[in-house]
Amino acid sequence: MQRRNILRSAAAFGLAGGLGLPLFAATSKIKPGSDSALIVVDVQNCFIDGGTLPVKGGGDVVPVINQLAGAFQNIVLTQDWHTPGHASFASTYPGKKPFETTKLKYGTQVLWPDHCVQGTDDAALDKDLKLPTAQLIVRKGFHKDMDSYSAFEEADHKTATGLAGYLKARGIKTLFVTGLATDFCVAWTAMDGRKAGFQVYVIEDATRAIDLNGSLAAAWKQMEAKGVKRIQSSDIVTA
Ligand code: VGL
Ligand code: ZN
Repeated sequence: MQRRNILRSAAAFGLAGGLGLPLFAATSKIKPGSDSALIVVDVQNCFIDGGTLPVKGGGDVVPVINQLAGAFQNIVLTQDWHTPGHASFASTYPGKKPFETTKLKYGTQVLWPDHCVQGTDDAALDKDLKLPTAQLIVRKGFHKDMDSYSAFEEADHKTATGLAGYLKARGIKTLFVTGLATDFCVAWTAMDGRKAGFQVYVIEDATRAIDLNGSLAAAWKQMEAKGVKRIQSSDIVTA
């Protein structure tokens, strides 16, 4: 369990500006414990400027995540890791363009530019990511006929990646999810984390979004409905 350090000023029990509101200026910080894990989703060249599917401001998450890392005893990374000619690539379907959709066996699939192809420099982790204590890298989306935004299960909602079993076997109970993109792989990972029984926080300023047709607002709504908690990196005790 993370510990919350509650610091209250003497004014905490006063009233704010005659409005009748309690001035409860509590600073409440979270200290991740040995049963917490930092999950770093898809911080890869493909999703950063110069990559094949750049997320606006994607590179900005790197220093935030590097700083957060010091607060965690457990760190897991994910890598989007597609075959050439993958089912999620628009180029696989004659006449289809990136950001259109198609129907596949498991449901509607957004079609993306070719990205994060296995073994390419585009699929490599960002070189400025400094996570020497990270323990596991989960690769996902490697089945040619199926996408996997989530680090827990593929798009058919049946095929497991094994991450839930790994985390449970290691006694992890609480996840702090960061990385790219907020509205796709981060959101699906966070929601499936809840489904697998973990307490889940998303550290908003350690993520950036694609925001396709309102997908960012929709993702936060769905995450919050599933009990995912939205916090900022300043809510974590670092250093
Ligand atoms: C992602 C679109 C396609 C992500 C991966 O990491 O959010 N988005 N593949
Ligand atoms: Zn992908």
